Amino acid sequence: MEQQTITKLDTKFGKDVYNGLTAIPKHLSSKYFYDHNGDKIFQQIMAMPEYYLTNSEYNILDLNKAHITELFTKNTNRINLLELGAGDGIKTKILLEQLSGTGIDFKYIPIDISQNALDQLETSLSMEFPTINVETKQGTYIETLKTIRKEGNSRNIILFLGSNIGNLLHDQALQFLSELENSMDVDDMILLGCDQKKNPQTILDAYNDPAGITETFNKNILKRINSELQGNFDLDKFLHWETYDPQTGTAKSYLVSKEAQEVHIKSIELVVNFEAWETIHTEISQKYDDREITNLARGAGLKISNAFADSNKYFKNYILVK
Ligand code: AVJ
Repeated sequence: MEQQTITKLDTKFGKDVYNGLTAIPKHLSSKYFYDHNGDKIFQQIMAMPEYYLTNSEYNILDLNKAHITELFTKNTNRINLLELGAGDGIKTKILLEQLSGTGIDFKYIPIDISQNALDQLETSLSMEFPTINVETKQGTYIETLKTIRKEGNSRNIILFLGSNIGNLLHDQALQFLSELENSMDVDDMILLGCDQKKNPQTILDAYNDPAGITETFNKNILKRINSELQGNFDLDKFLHWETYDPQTGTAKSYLVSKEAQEVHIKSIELVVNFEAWETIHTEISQKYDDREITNLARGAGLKISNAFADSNKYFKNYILVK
């Protein structure tokens, strides 16, 4: 009988790492930044002065919370707030507090791949907003959205904040918005947070902090390969490199091998050879303008009903409808 070796190639992470590191040029997906350690590093990134995204969006939501919740609650007496990738929920809490004040019947449904993130969020919500109806859902965004049944004639509002859409390539973003559109009824809405094109230096600085927090974040993917797939990456032999193309609006993160080296990843039985200065592409963070969001929305069968910006116009939150 033939013997079958079972390797970590049977896991999604193992497969993706195998495919990414045998591809030319090499790449790994930024979705793998976010384990327990990566979540903590991302919290530090959000607190950095250079990482303007979080503060900008916080200010937009805070300044416009009355107007936004008025749009959410217009012509309905019951809403479901479905949040894709809720994180620590600090920005969402502005809207939750405002909605609580309106007395409307609503339910908050945070969706996240990480059960740990959801548990923490649930705990902090039960302390800060004990009366809010919260129902966490663990899973991938689209699959989980499909499982959510509406009760009566309530309105679904999908929150996709923080410029998380920026991690998707144009075609993926289009596909993703189309799938959201597909799950929506006529009266439903999306609140989408999109980082905007701006002085290229401001963008580079946000992804290239002198303290090296972003570098640690980027390298966390190698750390995960080491611990979860028995790899032997020497993190010091890679440098973090950021580029921004002001024409396309695409910021890209790379890990660059400082020397020729061989890395072993035992669980997936892979030996990876690096030339000196060879790259691993790890992340894209797309920056948008109104025209691009209009086109993206239109391609997905949606339109912008409202747009809110901070005073610098660094960031925008769009309300998309059918
Ligand atoms: C959480 C995807 C919005 O791309 O700005 C921050 C992640 N990467 N610093 C972003 C990130 C490097 C962030 N998103």
